[in-house]
Amino acid sequence: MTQPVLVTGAAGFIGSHSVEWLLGQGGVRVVGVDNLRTGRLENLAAVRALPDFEWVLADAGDETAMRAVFQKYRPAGVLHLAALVSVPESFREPALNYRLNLAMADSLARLCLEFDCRRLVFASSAAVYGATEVLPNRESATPQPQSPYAAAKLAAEIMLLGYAASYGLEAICLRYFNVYGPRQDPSSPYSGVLSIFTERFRCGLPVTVYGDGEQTRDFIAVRDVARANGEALNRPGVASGRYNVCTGRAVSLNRVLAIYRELFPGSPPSEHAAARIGDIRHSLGDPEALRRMLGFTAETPFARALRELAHWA
Ligand code: UD2
Repeated sequence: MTQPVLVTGAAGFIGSHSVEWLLGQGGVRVVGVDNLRTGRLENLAAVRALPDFEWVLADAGDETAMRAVFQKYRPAGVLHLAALVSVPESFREPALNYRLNLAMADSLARLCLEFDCRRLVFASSAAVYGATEVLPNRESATPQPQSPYAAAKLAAEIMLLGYAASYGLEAICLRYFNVYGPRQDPSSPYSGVLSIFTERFRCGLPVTVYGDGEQTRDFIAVRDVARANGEALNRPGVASGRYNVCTGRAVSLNRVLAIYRELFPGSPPSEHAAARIGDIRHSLGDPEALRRMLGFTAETPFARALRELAHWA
């Protein structure tokens, strides 16, 4: 029997897509852990009944519970996606942010060492770059975290890479840029802009554009992110380090709006509001390091993915 891989945050937006990608490879067993704090069991509807999938309802930060999971399943690798995902929540709840975004990664890394699990792939964020002026963001840039969230993600990267250097753990820290796609929760004003816009256009409601709409983002489709995660977990010979997960292409909000207006003709005009405090004008990643290491390039054409998202039920 092959050793399974463990996915934390399996019922989340990125987690559920990653589980599907892994199971789609065939011959891979996946143990999915989630405490359903922000994840949703419905996200796993397509995989719950598959024989290669094991569902575990647990808090991935509960070391005792997770030791039992490691003991039982002896995972060959861990994809650690469980996290506090909201930047505003990290400002309101810094202690919780510390626990979920830093202490949990540390605890899982130590369990990997204890149970001879060689590789840990960690969900980091482009937020670690903060207000850097130089674009595109390269992994070698000095990080300037601007939130408790970004600080904890960066600290977790450092812990994991320290364990890599000290004990030979393979720690692969993936810095996601703006991820979008089906199952992203649009319910908060701080949800991903594409999830909010999709929902509002579908309901015939006006969207709000903060600022002049000329801000740009490096939007990457969740199915590409799932593939990057899976390859990072499975490929032999991936070096420990930090890697951007991005497309290398900048798309403005005005361009996004033009695509939506074609998809939903007759929608009400956008409303405009002042730019958000702390909003970054342009965010763009350099995808080169991950391309060199994994042969990974984002493949999903943006306009087509938005069209699919618009029709996703
Ligand atoms: C992303 C992350 C955030 C943090 C940050 C670091 C998401 C959802 N957020 O924020 O967690 O890592 O990067 O830089 O991935 N906007 C509108 N109307 C709306 C909603 C948003 O105009 O209804 C604008 C917003 O002001 C911003 C852009 O759209 O200029 C993208 O907003 P976002 O919240 O999707 O993502 P971002 O890059 O600000």
